[in-house]
Amino acid sequence: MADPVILITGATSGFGRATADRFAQNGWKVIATGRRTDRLEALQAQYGAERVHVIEMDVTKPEEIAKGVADIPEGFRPVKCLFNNSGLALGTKPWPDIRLEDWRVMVETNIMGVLHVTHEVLPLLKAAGRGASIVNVGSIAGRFAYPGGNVYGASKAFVRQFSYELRCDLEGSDIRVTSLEPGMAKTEFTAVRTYGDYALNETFYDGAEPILPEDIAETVWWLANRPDHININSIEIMPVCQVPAIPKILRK
Ligand code: NDP
Ligand code: 8X3
Repeated sequence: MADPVILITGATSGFGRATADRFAQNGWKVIATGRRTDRLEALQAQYGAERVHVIEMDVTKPEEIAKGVADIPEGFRPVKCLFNNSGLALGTKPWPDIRLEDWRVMVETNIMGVLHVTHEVLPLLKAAGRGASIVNVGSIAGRFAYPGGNVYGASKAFVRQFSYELRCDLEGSDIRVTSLEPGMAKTEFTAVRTYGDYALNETFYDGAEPILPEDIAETVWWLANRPDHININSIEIMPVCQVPAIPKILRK
């Protein structure tokens, strides 16, 4: 039997990178995607081109997604698991300290990106037959509103509902769909949200014990390896130190 394949969006950092490691180290082939080519190349160099195929693609650019998926080599087909992970929050402040451009980028990335990638990859998932799965990354911010959550939270609520709707549309296809909804996790998420404040990203989680990327990678691994007849509809994960739902940064 050929090794199963997982396609990961946003494999250059955080949850996506840890999930790439988890699967590449345990007998899966990985299609790693993202915009930062140097990081994709480093990942491929670590595991080899037989194990990791990379696609440089921006999920806000449908033509890059279409080309990247069309060019997937035979050895990385079909795709057994799609990890729709690319996403971001921009801005921490409530109105009026918001930027309309941030709202647009969050919608383009967290909503349209997930839609375009899903649409392109579905035929490759269908070809994998029983046991294929899609894991969409939502957030607890999609369930619990907080000041400054605005379009980020709304986009993640979309991801959850889209996951349920897609599951209905895929009835009879054998493709599973899960909405994976983490809470506060230490990745580069806060650096991106604060327009590149990597120093804050380092201190922000002091005194807390956040979710780590490896925790999410372990969950994706568990999801992708459930028996073929089981669909986990949603998983909500918080670190024990976080209560619903205002992130620490907004309480400072
Ligand atoms: P990181 O910032 O560490 O990783 C985000 C990943 O998304 C990067 O690999 C980045 O790749 C990719 N990405 C962002 N924009 C684009 C784009 N336009 N095109 C392609 N890839 C893109 O954060 P996380 O690992 O935390 O985030 C992963 C997912 O988890 C996101 O959807 C996030 O919303 C969600 N999440 C995060 C939580 C947290 O507290 N950290 C909690 C709940 C959910 P590159 O820049 O190379 O393109
Ligand atoms: C991000 C999780 O708790 O920072 O998706 O809003 S939180």
